[in-house]
Amino acid sequence: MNFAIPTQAPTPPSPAFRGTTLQGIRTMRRERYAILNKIDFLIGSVLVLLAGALAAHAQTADQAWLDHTLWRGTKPTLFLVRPLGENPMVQTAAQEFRREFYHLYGISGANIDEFGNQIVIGTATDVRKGYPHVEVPSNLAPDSFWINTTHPRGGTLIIVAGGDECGALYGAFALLRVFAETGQIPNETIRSHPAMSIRWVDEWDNANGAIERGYGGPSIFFDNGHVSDDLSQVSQYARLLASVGINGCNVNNVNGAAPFLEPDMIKGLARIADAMRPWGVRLAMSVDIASPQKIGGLKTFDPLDPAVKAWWTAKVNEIYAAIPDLAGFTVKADSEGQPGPASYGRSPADAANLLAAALAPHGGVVLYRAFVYNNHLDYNDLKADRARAAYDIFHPLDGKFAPNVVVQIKYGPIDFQAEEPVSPLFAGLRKTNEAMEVQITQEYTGQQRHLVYLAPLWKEKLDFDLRADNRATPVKEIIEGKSFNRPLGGMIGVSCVGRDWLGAPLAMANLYAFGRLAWDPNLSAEQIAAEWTRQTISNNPSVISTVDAMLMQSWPAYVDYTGFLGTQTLTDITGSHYGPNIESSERNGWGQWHRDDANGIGMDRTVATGTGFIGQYPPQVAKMYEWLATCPDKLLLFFHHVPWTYKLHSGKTVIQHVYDSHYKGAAEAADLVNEWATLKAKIDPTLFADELARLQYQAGHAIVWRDAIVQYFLKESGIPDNKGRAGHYPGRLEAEDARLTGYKIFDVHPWEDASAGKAVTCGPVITPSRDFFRRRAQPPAPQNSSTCSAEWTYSGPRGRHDIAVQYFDLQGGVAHFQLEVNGKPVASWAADAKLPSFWPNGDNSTRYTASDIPVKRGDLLRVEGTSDASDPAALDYIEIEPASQSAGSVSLSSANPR
Ligand code: GCV
Repeated sequence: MNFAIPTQAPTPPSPAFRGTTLQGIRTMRRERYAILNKIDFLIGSVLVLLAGALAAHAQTADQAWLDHTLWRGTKPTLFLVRPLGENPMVQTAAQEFRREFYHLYGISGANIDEFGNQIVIGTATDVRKGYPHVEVPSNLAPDSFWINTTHPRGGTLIIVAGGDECGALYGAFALLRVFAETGQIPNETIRSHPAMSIRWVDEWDNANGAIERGYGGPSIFFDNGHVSDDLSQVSQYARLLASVGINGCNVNNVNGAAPFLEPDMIKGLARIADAMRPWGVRLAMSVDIASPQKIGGLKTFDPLDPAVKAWWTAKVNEIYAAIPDLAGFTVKADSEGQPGPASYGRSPADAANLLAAALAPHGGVVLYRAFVYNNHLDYNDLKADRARAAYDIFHPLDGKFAPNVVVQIKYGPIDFQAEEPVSPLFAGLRKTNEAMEVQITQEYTGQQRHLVYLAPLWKEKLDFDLRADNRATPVKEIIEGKSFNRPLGGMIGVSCVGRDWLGAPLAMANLYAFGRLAWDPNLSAEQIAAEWTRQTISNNPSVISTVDAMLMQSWPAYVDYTGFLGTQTLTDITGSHYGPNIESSERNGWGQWHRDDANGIGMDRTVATGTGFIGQYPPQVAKMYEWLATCPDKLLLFFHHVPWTYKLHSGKTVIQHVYDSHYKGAAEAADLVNEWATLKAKIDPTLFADELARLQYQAGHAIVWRDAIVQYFLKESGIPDNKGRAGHYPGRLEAEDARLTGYKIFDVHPWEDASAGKAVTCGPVITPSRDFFRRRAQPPAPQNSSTCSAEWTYSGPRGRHDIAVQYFDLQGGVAHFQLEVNGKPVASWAADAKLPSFWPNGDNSTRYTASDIPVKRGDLLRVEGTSDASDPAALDYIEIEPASQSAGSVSLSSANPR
């Protein structure tokens, strides 16, 4: 088989990007491979050129960064690709080149042994046998690879040698990455070795096909209580994972895992393992520690009970008979309602070691999650602190875990917050293997509706030096096993991909970045962003720099318009985890408190006067956080309770920082739209339009966040914004002040999620009550459709204006809206986005902007809302601003994420 490598400068990007419907993608994929297989049998042919005929199919490639079409059209160099040996992974590696060759050029050829150019792929052992003159390093470890280019007899010989078969596959992907990024053959020898042995993604898929915290459609693994019949997308996922060196995939939710140990399910899991195996991705699974009782018929699940031990041994043997290379188990126990060893007065080490003993003979590992805490804490107890839990529970157990146990620690002490400090537990375990858990799925960071590139956040944690024993111990070196000389360690990324992968094209940069960082945590976030963009969107330098800048700005922007100074994500923590809901973190047992009142804000976690959490850090770090003078501003309120007027290192008061950072954050979100708009005509038009709508939505939702936080803390503190913005919206006309026909005024809950706390509904008035809060996950009773309107008389200056309509796009129906000026419709749209909640609040408050509309004093502005089923076409306000000159304000903009 042959591979073609471009030898000329790149042409402008192809119009190719990702497919939209899975059905379409599957059909195209089947067609493409049917043709590809046929071509393989064209023995003796030299080249078959199919690019023209297949260009349309290539446009639907769904492999994210593996859609290497950007170099199509460049002049190829032909290579004979020679896999050494029959190992499936080496064959997969060779297949990748063939696929790429076809994908880029629509060209295939065969049996052309006289080619001067060759790519040889195999294990180091096989390469040495076949090419004794090639000096393959003698100490290539498993998973590592060596790529070497020479030019014998005027040709080019590229050797990809793996420390083992997996290494060969990773080497092939690394070589393809160089081609895809540069269009060039690498001139220098490349040698690479993964920093961490455990590089897994975790999926939180349920057997019914739903995914906890998944935002990219239903499960690719399960439906209807079983493993899906069609696992073709699982193979494609494994391919994506392997391309960035991920070697394990835990496929089921850590919550409710017991049914996955039933015999039929094990058979199905074996099919998943088969689908991933050619890519070197090993199956792992979550298990419920109470399984012996829940599905095994025992009266107990006490980890020290011999019958329980025997049950696990037999169950693990049964699993390995079906899945001989199972990577291991993940356990969530004594946490958020999951059963655990505490029921029997046993420790996490007892539970972990029970499973470890059963897995050890098969080479499996236990990833025991340190996410163990009491979610019934007493808010009135000023010493109670959820952040303390992991260290308090696991530190005393250091050294008590079996060698094949790895304690899996979330990066922060709370829960995947957009801003929180690194967990002190990383330095609290010296004789225990550790892995860091991050979240690729954006549960608390905008749920893929917001662009938030997470590599900078993960890097901040990886690079953080915990100074254990007063020496350099950055977290990355701890989880690599280096700092405390541990044999195992790694990174786990909670991915939750669905049939639409992560549900948003740019969110795939996070999956890519996770794999790259687990392989090499010394890579920079910028470097990874550039790699991903070059492979995925365009090789045009101006596009790369724009997209990279946007990615790098996105996390700081999100932090700016959501939480502040370490208060964490001020979202609805008992519900969606999406929109603003400040009170939801307070006065309950969940412990995500920020303790604000009229005088000040923040959790006192000092040793001197607070919960003592700071004392869990090694002394040098503890000292830095303990003192106000040295505590970094960005985490101030995580560690200290201070008055609103406390002056930050920046010189601003805390309250003024709240105002400024939220206005800044919303402006940064608007900038993302403008930056993306500059890419028009430079990138694939489908991607351009899709992402533009997403960014416009995000910019609108950033305003919802900004206003919620600003008006809430303005009221709480009673201290005005010294720039006069908070609570003053000169261009805003509130729905509750309009001339209403049919619409009725109601109080929005939480109040800060609507401008001035009020909105109007075209359905029954929603009265908050105890019952309302209990039933909030359910839709209100559907109503007959009715049409209502709100009308204002415009009194501002004459000119072209953008008119933003802020409405609530609820689940439970598709309401319709129309904006009219003097009775003439200027825009109409459907509220058909998929946003959380059946009730109007910050989860679904959405902005539609009609751009560049001429208006003059005395004009009648009218919004007509038509309710549908349980969606009452609720309306918050309209806002009229001079038409934006920015490229981002393109025509009428619908801003609905699908
Ligand atoms: C799988 C958070 C999420 C839960 C998740 C839990 C965990 O609390 O909201 O959905 O449960 O973390 O990591 O176990």
